[in-house]
Amino acid sequence: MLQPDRLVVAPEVADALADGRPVVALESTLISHGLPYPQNVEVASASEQAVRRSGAVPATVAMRDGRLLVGLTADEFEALAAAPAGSVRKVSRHSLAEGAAAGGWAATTVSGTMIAAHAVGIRVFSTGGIGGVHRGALDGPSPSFDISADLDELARTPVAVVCAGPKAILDVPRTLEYLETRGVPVLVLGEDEMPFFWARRSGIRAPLSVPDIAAAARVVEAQAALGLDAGVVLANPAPAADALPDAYVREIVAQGVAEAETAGVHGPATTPWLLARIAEITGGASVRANIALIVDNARVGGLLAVELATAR
Ligand code: PSU
Ligand code: MN
Repeated sequence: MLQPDRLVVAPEVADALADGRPVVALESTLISHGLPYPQNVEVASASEQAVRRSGAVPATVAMRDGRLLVGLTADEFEALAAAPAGSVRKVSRHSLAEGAAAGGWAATTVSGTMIAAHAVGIRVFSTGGIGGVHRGALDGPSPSFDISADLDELARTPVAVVCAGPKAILDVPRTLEYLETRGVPVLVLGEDEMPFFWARRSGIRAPLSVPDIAAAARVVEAQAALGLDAGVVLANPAPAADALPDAYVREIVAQGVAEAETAGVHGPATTPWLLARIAEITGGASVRANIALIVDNARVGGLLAVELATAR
C-alpha cells in the first residue's frame, strides 16, 4: 500500500475527488523528456486548460524527493520543465523506487502516472502516445526485448488512457497483439484505423472503433463493472490541422530508427532520443503535431471523465 507520506495531492484535486467530480491525470515525462523547452511548458499549461474547458480538474503527476505529486503548482511546472537535460529521471514502475530513493525531481511515464492516478482514485489519464513493443524487440539477429512498461501497467491498473495510439516509432501491430494478450481493450475514437501518433491513420485496423465519447465511456464503465482490473486505451487521432501525412511518418520513422541503431541507443533513452531526432528531421513539424495531439487528448480526457462522473 502506498504510504500517505509518499503522496502529495493538490488541494483542488483532493476536493474534486472527494466530491466525485471529474479529474484527469496528465504525465510529466513528455514535459521533461518528450518535448524541447519552452514548448514543453506551453503544452503542459495548454493541456491543463483543455481539461478545464471540458469541465474536469487536471492533475499533472511527477515525483519530487521521494513523493508522488498529484497536481503541480506553476512553480513546480517551471522547475520540472526548465531543469537541465539529464537532471530529471524518467520513472516507470521498475524505476519509481530508485527515483524516490535518489531524491530530487523525477518525471512519471505512462506507467508511473497510472500508478499514482489509480492510488488516488483518478480514472482517466491523457498523454501523447503510449509506449509499446519497439521495432526489433522480437526479431532480427539480436532481439532487444524492449517492450515498454506502459503495456503491462495497462494490463494491471484500471485507468483509461487517452492517447494518439502507440508512438509511431514502435511496432504498432505487435503492440496491439501484446495488449490483446494482456487483456487491454483498445478503442479508436471516430475511425476504423489505428492512428499513427503524428499521423491520423496507420493502415492498421482498429481493434474496436467507437463513434463518440459516450460510447467510449460505456466500455470503460463496463470494464470496471465486470471487475476486469485492467486499463483501457482510447486512441484519438491527432487534429487534422497539425497531423503529418502517414507516408511521411513512415519515412521519418525508418530514418530515425536506423540512425538510433547506428548510434547504439537503447533502453529508456530510446524514445526520447527518437522524438528529438525526428523533431530535427522534420524541422519541428513533428513537435507541432505532438503538441496538438497532446492538448487534444487532454480535451478528450476531460470529456470522458465528465461522462464517467455523470454516469455514476
Ligand atoms: N507521449 C508523448 N511524448 C512522450 C511520452 C508520451 O507525446 O515522451 C512518454 C510517456 O511517458 C511514455 C514514454 O510512457 O514516452 C514511453 O517510454 P518507453 O518507451 O521508454 O517506455
Ligand atoms: Mn523500454
